[in-house]
This record gives sequence, C-alpha cells and structure tokens, in this order.
Amino acid sequence: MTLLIRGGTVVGPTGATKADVLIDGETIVALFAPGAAPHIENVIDATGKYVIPGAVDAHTHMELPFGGTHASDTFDTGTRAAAIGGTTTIIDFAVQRTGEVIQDGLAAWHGKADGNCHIDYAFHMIMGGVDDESLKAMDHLVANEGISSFKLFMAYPGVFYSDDGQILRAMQKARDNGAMIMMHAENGPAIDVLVKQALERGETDPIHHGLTRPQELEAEATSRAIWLASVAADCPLYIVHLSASKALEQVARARDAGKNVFAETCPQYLYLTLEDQLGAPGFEGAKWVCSTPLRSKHESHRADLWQGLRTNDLSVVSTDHCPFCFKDQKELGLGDFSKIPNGIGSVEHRVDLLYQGVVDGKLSLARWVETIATTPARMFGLYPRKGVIAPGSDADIVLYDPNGRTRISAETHHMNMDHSAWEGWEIDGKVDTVLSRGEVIASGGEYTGRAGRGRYLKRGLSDYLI
Ligand code: DUC
Ligand code: ZN
Ligand code: ZN
Repeated sequence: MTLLIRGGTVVGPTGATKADVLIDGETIVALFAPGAAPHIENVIDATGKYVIPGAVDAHTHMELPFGGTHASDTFDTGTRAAAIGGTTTIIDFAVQRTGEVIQDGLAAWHGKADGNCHIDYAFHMIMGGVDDESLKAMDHLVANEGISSFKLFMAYPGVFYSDDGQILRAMQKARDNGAMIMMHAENGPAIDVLVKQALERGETDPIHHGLTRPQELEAEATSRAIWLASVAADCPLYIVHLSASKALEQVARARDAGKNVFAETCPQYLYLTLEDQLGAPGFEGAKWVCSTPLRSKHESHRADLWQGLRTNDLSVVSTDHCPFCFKDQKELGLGDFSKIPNGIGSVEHRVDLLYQGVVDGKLSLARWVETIATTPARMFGLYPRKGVIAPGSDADIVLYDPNGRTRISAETHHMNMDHSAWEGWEIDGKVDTVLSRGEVIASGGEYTGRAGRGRYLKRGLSDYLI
C-alpha cells in the first residue's frame, strides 16, 4: 500500500524543509517538493506539523533485575509507552549476570522481548564478567547476533562491576572487532566507602544517594575510562548517562584531542536537580534515585549539558529508562537509601522533553532530531534504516504538533509506574501521529499498535568508528 504524508515540514539533522513523504509498504520511497507528488489515494495531512524520523532510544532497561526487584516495565508495556511518545526503536540492555555465559544471558533477553514489542528493538550487552570465555563471546555477538556494543560498569562492586584490567581487556577486544564499549563511569569502590560512612552517621534519606556519589567520582571514572581506551589503541568509547560538568569536561578534552570518545546524557540531568527532586521531603526523593545521580542546582551542570548538546560533546539523549514503582519497589530503601532501586522511567517523554529545549531556545530544531533519532541510529549501527527520513529507510515517522501541549502525569502516562518523575509538567508540543514501518500505530491520542509487531534488529558497527 502507498501512503503520502502531505503538507508537513520535514526535519532532519541538516534542517527543515517543506516536503511530502511517499511511503510504499514499510519503506520511505521518495520525498517531493510540496504539491509535486503523484496522486495517491491514502494521504495523511501533516499541515502545521513537523515530520521527523521516529525517535531512537539507545538506552532502556525493560525488566532489568536490580536491587532485589525488576524494572517494572515489560517489553510490552515499555515499548507501547515508547511508541505513544514518538520513539519507534529502542536499544535495550541484555544482561550477562556474573558467572553466566553471555549467550545464555542474551537468550534470556530474547525470551523476554521476542513477540512482545510494539516497536522495533535491538540489544546492547551488559558484561557481568570479563574473562576468556566472554571475550570470545564478544566476537560471536558482533559477527552473528547483531550486537556491536558492550556495557561495562566501573560502579556497583559485587554486582556488575569490572576492574580496570577487565575493562582494558574488553576494550582491546572491541578495538579488534569494531564494537563500541559503553561505560557506566562512576568510581564504585570509592562510592561504597562514602555510602558506608553516611549510613554510619545515620544519614539514610534519598538525598544521600546523590551526596555519596559526588561529581568528582564520575569525572575520575570518565577520565580513567578515556585513558584506558587510549591504551587500548583508541577503542571506541561511549560514556552513558553523563550527568556532571566535570565529567563533561573530560569528554570534551578527549574529543578536542581527536579521541574516539562519545557521550550521552538523559532528560533527568537536563531538567531535574539534587535539591528539588532527590531532596524532596521524607522518602519522596526515592522517585528520583538513579545512577549517575541528579546534580546540584547551585552548580552549572544543567547549563553545561545543554551546551554540550549544542557543541556535540554530548552526541545523544537517551532515557536510561529503568522504572520502579514507589510502592513495594522504591520502598525497599525506606530507612536506607542504598537499598532504593536505582532508576527513573521516561521512555514515553524524551521526544517532548527535548522539544521543550527547542522552545526554550537551548537546542535547534535540527539538533533536536539529531540527538534523539539520527545520531543514536548512526552511533549504534542502525543507520540509514532508522533515524532519517530518506528513500530506502524504514517508514518510522512522527508527526509532531508544535502547537499542541503535553501534560505529564502518572494518571495518564502508559509506563507501568505508579508515579511520574515529571508529574504535572506541561510541555509545549505534542506527538500527533506515529508510524512504525509504514503502519500508523498512534494518532490523535488513539493507540492502534499491538504487542508482537516489533522486530528484532541486528545492528552493524557504529558509523563513527575510525
Ligand atoms: N543506573 C540506573 O539508574 N539504573 C539502572 C542501572 C544504572 O546504571
Ligand atoms: Zn549505568
Ligand atoms: Zn542504564
């Protein structure tokens, strides 16, 4: 079936143009100057709307086991919420638990996702242990499974943590097989000392989660990861959920020196703060316990991160979607902040939250699309199938209404959470229509997609590999 999206303004990383988009089946086949398209029976009127590539969220954790519980979104609920919010591809993190064979961890992740996703999906692999066997498995995953990025943790000793020797070995392997190393850059052993000391002083409230993870320990780990990557012959390195000015300085310095180093940030670090959210009265702040943590509003983190997005020292905005309900899940940390499951859910809201940055004059329209769709697709080997409106690309398209308004609330969101980190927020702009591979799955507030229509995407190597 052919379909024409007519009358809209197509926005891509190089700017905005009035154009009509012709779709045949699942694929974009042509762009036409306004009015130049042949007569087509099926038309979607996009007058007054931005026509953007479906957004790509390169960092989600559906059903992640963490802190004695599981992230509360399944692949069904989480990808449905993502779709409604204009995200048409997620890259979730499959997990190798410590002691587990990587292929078994991957098979378990396919077991959770396959047949349940509303949108297309791919996986990164969390390495819960670096040894001869897992290093060999990295080659296999890159060559055969479409997994070309591996996350390591400098934090969480005893859980996901890798020491510097393990990190170096994985980086050397990645340098050989073309994979990207993704790094959770926080100095876990040092954080554990601060956490123990805080608890001994009786400091148990959620805000101490942030106070025991100072930005210096994010900056130090970021710098160490960069130097280790340098020792590994400039293995490509991607710093996840960067939150702090001093960590950004390390990335900017490496990039200025021509290093193969990239970083993402997340909406929570662009908008929310240690004092106003994590420091909310009583136990309320548990809703905003995530790692890396929210940073102080009395320092320049948020302004620096917006600037980093403009200068490309930050290349991508992902969500690190890792939702936990307040009741029974966040509550596991009542009386001890270190037991609060780490994570914030916002897979549904990233497109809107970043559009607010355009409205506020912090980001150009083109950069909005680039950071939420095009660059994540290029960074992780999904381009040009995803992340761009061009002939040959999948017809993953969002019609965005700049005159609409979005109000965020747990009462109306679609994520499986009993609260929202963004409760009561009002945003200028609204997702109007969402197409996934040519099928309209959301329009005018009505959802018509279904679980199981999403396909697993085998990814290639990063476009930014040198
Ligand atoms: N950070 C979180 O906030 N949640 C899950 C894992 C992580 O690194
Ligand atoms: Zn992490
Ligand atoms: Zn994460």
